[in-house]
Amino acid sequence: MKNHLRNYAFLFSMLMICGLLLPCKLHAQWTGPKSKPKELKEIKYGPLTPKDRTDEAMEAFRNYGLGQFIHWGLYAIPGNEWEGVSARKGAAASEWIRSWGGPTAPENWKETYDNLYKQFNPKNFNAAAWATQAKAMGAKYMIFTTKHHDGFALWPTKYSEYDIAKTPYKKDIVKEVVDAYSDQGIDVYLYFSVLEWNNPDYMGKKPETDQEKEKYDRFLQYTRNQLLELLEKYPKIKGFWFDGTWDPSWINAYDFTYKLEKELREKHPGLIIGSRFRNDEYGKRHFDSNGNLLGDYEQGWERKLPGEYEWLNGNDWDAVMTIPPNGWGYMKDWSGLYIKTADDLLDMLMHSVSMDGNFVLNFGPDGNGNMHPGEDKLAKEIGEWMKVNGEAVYGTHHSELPTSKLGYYTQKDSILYLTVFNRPVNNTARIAISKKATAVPTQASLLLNNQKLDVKHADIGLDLDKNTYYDITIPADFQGTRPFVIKISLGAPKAKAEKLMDAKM
Ligand code: JFZ
Repeated sequence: MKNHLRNYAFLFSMLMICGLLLPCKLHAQWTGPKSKPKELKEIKYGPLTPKDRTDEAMEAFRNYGLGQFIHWGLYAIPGNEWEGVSARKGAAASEWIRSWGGPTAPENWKETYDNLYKQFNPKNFNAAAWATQAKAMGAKYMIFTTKHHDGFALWPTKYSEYDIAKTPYKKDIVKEVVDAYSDQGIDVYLYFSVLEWNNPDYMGKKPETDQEKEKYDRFLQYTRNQLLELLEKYPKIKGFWFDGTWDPSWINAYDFTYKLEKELREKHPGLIIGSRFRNDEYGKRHFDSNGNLLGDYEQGWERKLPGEYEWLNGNDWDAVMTIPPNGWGYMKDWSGLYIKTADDLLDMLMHSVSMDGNFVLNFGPDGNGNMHPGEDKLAKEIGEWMKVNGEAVYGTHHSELPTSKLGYYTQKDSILYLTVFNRPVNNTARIAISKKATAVPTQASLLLNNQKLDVKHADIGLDLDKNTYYDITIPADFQGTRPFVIKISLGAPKAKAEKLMDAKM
């Protein structure tokens, strides 16, 4: 068992290193620019759903814009430290504190951790308050950890002893969360880690001996039972967010996972599952060996964003993001870490939406059920911005206009939104648009006060330029402290100015 833990920790650090040192082979297969394979393979265990699902649930996913992730579990109690000693150098992330090793790790740490459930009693937990906050922030969906890598279930499960029912709190936390958020009109997705650190039936390696196969089969059945149980208990959920699916044992179980995905979808029509759930028979995860997305949306954008729209190949996607550099579970001590600002996060949000993705911000409540004060502050700041500018986010999509250095474009029919992050010193927002465009900027206003802005065609007469320009004047007396949105109507261009004669060369 000990060895396995070291293996996970090692794998995780390798994955983390890969994240820093792109391009890396492990990553190249599921994030970043993708190339189609030269030869197509015969694949039996490919996608179960079409790339362009048009059902209501999937359309809703495409319009969320902003989501909330919550990592909550026993790791919330230590909050990335124990008896004043920080786990920062000894564990990969705060929710990974159980794998704390090296010179700073407390004695018998795993045993201590595995007994934390005896004191899990979040006296301030109020799911309705969380949901109210998420709604005020502008989140349209949320993802909640039902069970992280430690294996502890936040719902009363029939299939394990290591669950919320054994804690002094006793009540079903997953139910409280699902109900409270659904009541506020926020769609709920359940995070589920397949990998478990202290389940004796779990193994990371591919089972070889009969005994190992029997053991791992038991684990697979247990996983299936828990997933069916979640669907049965919480029929309001919209999807699953899978994790801990990278071990060779799971990769080898492609026949089982294929059938399981089918079964889950049959039990719950409209269910949305990301690309992190399973792989094809060649071990290809996220995308099958022919480059086709496995699942309904690309789930590899974790603490990273696509550099170019083309990288996405038209697949649906979302990006999940931490507020500190890394660490999803509660972290008491934020000192010495770069904490993303509201402007940083709004930039990532608009970056995502401008490329047809959703942006999901993570929160890690403490052991009493309180959000970190820094999270409360950011939720409020983002919410205030969304209240004014949400129109540029919800239901908008990627715009075909050439990208702007001033910020990000989003579009809804003939309305174009430019969220300005880099205000030009001359207060002229110059919009480049193809000379062939049939719809060009005709009117503009500031979203925050509906003030009308002057729009004029600037024919700067640059030869060989495929674009022409429209200049929007930002009022000099308008001084924002946040990024702001210019709302632009697109309409038929006025008759073309006479073409000036080129000199004969
Ligand atoms: C996983 C978890 O290990 C982590 O604790 C958190 O829940 C996060 C949302 O998901 O983290 C990962 C998973 C995969 C990679 C990196 C971090 N990866 O493949 O690079």
